[in-house]
Amino acid sequence: MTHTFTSEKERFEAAGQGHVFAFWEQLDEAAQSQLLEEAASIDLSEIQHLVETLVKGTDIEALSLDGLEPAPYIKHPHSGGDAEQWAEAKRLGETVLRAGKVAAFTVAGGQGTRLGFDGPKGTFPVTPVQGKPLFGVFADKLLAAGDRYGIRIPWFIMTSSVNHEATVAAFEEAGYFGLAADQVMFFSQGRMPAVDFSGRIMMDSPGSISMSPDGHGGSLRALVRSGAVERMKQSGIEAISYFQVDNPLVQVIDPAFIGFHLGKKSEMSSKMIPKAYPGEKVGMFCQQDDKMVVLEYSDMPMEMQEERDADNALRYLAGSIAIHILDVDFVARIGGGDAEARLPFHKAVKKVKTIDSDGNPILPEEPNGVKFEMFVFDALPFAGNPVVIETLREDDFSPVKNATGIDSAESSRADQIRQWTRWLGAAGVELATDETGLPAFLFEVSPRFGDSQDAFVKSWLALEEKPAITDGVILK
Ligand code: UD2
Repeated sequence: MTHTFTSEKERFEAAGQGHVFAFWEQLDEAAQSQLLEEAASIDLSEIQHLVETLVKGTDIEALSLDGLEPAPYIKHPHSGGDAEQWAEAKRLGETVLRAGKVAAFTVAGGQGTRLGFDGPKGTFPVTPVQGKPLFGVFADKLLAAGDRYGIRIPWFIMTSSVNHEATVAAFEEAGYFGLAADQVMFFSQGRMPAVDFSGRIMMDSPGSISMSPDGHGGSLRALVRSGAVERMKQSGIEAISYFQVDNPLVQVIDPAFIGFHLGKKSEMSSKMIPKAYPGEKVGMFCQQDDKMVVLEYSDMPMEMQEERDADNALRYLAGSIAIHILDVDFVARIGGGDAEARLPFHKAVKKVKTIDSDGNPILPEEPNGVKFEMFVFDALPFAGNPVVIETLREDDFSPVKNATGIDSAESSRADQIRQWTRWLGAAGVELATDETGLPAFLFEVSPRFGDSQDAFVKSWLALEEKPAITDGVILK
C-alpha cells in the first residue's frame, strides 16, 4: 500500500490536487485503502480538462445552435402515420423477440433527491391499490411479454454505489418480483469526483472523496466494463430496450419500436412525444450537420422553444422521454472507449457536503460545487441511421419525479388509472369519469392481466365472470 500511496500522492500533487491526502496519517488502514481506491479511479487529466472547460470556462465550447433543425420522426398512426408500416414493424419486432434477441435495460443509479424518498427509486410504491414498486411493475411487464413470446427476457439493471446493495436486497426480498434470479443482472455505474469552483476535488470526509454517479450516459461504459455486453453477445442478444426507473407507464418491450429499429438498421433509436407546452422539461430531438442530437430544455433558449410552424404547431415538437433501443455492437463500440466517439460531460452546480481545512464537516446552504454527468442521448450523433418514432404520452410516459404536483406519485397513479379506464372502454365497459378521464375511485390492473389495450381486451373477454369495477378492485 505504501508504494501505491506514494505514487498516487505524487500523481495528485502533480495535478495540484495533493490536498486529497491531507488527512492520510490520521486514517486507519481500512479508510486509507478506501481513499486509495477512490483516488485510483480518477482520471486526473479528464478532471483537469473538465475544470478548464466547464468550471473555469477558459475554453468553453459554448453549445452551438448553428444549423439546428427539428429532427424528422415517424408519425404514430393516431397522428396520421402509416398504419401498415407500423403493423409491419410490429411483426418484425415480434419475430426478433420470439428468437430471444432482445434484453431489457433500466438505468436506476440516480439519487432521486427530488422525490424525497429514502431508498432506491425502483422500490417506490407506484401502483394505486397495491402500492407495487416500480421494479415490480417492470418485472410484471417482462413476465407478460415473456409469456406472449415464449421466452425469458433478460433484464439488466444499472445501479450506483449510492443504491447498489439496497437494490439487490430489495430484489432478493421480493423473490425477484417473480422473475428467475439469473434473469436479472445488476451492475454499478462509474463515479466522478465533485470539484469546487476553483477546480479542487472536494472531500466528503477526511478519508473520502466526494464522488457521485457519472450520469445515465455512464451506462454505456458500465455495460461494457461490467461484462453485461459480453453476456448479451454470448446469449445472442442484439437489441437493448433502454428505459428509466421512474416511469411506470413505459412499454418495457414494444415490438413495433424494436421492429422500426431493426428494419431501418439503426444503431440507436428513440421515442418522442409531442411536447405538451413550450417549457415542458424534456430534451428535444434536433438535427445539426446531418447528425441527430438531443438538446436539453435548459440549453435551448425559450424563444426557440416557443417557435411555431405554418400549422401553428411547436417547431421543436419532438420531446425526448428517454426511451431507446440500443444496438449491442454500438454499445460495445461507444462504451468500449472509441476515441472518436466520447460522450461529453455536462456540469451540474450543486450543494455538496464537504469538509474545511481542519476536516470539520460543512453543510453548504448555497451551491458550492460542480458535479459532472454524461447523458445517454449524447451517443445519438455517433449512431448510424438513428430512428425516432412517435409514441402516445398516455401509453408510454408518466414519470414519478417530484413529491407533489407535476410528474409526481399522484399524477402518475392517475395516469395509470386513466389508461386502464380507456382499456375497459375498448372492452365495452364505460366507467363514469371526470373530464380528464379519471374515475372517482381507485382500481388496478396488473400488467400480467393486460400490458396493452389488445392484451387487456383479450383477457377481459376471456373472463367467465366479469367483476364490477369498483373501489379497490385488482385485475391480476
Ligand atoms: C431526463 C431527461 C429529460 C427527459 C426526462 C424524461 C436528462 C438530462 N434529461 O430528465 O430530457 O427525457 O428524463 O423523464 O437526461 N440515472 C442514473 N445514473 C445517473 C443519473 C441518472 O442511472 O448518474 C437515471 C435515474 O435513475 C433515472 C434516469 O437516469 O432513471 C433519469 O434521471 P433524472 O431524473 O436525473 O433525469 P431528468 O428528470 O432530469
